[in-house]
Amino acid sequence: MSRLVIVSNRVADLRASTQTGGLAVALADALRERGGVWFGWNGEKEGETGGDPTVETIGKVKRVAAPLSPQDVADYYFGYANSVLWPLFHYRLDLVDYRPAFFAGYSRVNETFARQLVPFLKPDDLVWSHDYHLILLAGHLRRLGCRQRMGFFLHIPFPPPDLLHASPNHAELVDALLDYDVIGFQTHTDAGNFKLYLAEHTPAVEVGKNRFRVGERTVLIDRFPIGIDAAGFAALAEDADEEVKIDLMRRQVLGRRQIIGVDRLDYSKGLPERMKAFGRLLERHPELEKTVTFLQIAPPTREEVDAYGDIRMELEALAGSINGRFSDFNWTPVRYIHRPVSRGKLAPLFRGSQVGLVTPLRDGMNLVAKEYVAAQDPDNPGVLVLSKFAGAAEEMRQALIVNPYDIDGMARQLHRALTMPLKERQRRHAALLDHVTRQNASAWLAAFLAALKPPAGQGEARGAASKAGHEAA
Ligand code: ADQ
Repeated sequence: MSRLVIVSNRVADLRASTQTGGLAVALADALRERGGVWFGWNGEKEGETGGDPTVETIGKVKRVAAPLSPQDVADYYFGYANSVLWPLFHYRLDLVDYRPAFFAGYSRVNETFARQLVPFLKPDDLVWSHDYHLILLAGHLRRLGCRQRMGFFLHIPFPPPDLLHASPNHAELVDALLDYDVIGFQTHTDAGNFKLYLAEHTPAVEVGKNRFRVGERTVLIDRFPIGIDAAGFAALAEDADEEVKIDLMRRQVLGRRQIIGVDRLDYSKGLPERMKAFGRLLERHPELEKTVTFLQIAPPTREEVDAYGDIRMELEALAGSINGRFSDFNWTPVRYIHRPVSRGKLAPLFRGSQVGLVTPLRDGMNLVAKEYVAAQDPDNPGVLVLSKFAGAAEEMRQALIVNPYDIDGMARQLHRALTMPLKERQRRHAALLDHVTRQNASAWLAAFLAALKPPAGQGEARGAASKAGHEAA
């Protein structure tokens, strides 16, 4: 079995437990089984040109992490990745801050990562890069002579060709993606958008199901919907600590139900729209007074990017105005927490909430939707209200699907969720749970690795011909 080399912007803690999240754990498990390397940025700023990676060896796995220079962090991470690609790929052209220095920095860091990674590669390795930070990596590795099989998985959406065209670098980005052997997306829509771009703007031809001929090579383009460790998360949900138990008991005594939202504080997550929908619900249904609360947990991220400060202020103002309008001395309708909460707490909080409100304006998949379902008590489950623009909506059809731009529509579905009969809740939840359990993190990983392994008969030869790729460390 070939070794696995994972490259991602940040490197996960390989000694992680379920506390870290199903995805990192699933990837770490695969590394432990096959042996290999996890390479990425260590999150530190250092020197004028970055610095050498440090290596930590844990069994058959090497964790290799390098610092970046302050300029690289500004241009590559906050710049091109999070001020250009993130808004562009989430269909937010209005928020794109394009500057030539950003793309130069992005390319520079992808090249540096490639150079730093080469000494750790063996000829037969499978290289798997993750996400929008690393689109150019395969191209740089190829130019350094690497011939290994290389795959790329995009965790976020891929926009339609017309939107992508708004980026001055669209052709470079797509050409660079085609240096990979496998390009994985979350949904049919994302893979479809990419294929549409290929058809409209490149000479690539489809030569078989999801297979495209690009010059002399064949590239596989498919969707690999990501999943969670559903069983692990369900176990966490049943194990509430004292604080969460007391909070739940208080609500039970008071006959109060809870709507929960959990997201990074990001403009793609539709947080103001969601807050407005809750306000509209209270306005339309005065009988709900003191019977329902909305808990929104939204820890800060990427605060150095202006658009993130704006969303924070907007959300705080909205929460304040709803509370100002509806609160009573013994009822605060909105509880807004702007801090991270451990998974050990989140899971039982999901279980103790009668509605999971997941309403991004655009999202690659959205794991919170899956975690909410996994955390429920199957005998008395809550209801998932899910945006049709989350990748998860492509499969989780038994959720109450909403349009996050339609505030009235969301308020109506919230009311429907709060009044849904037990039998219907159970029926919807059983179907969703079945899906989340089958399409879990391990299934996603297995599907991607099956696509990435060399086609029959091509095994060792390709790697052996490699100019680079000999382990030095
Ligand atoms: P994210 O945009 O981060 O991920 P999501 O898929 O919801 O979005 O994953 C967030 C994870 O962080 C979940 O596991 C959640 O429990 C956790 N989390 C969120 N808020 C938290 C909080 N306050 N405290 C603690 N944990 C919190 C990107 C893409 C998604 C895609 C994933 C995986 O944007 O579309 O689903 O990658 O591919």
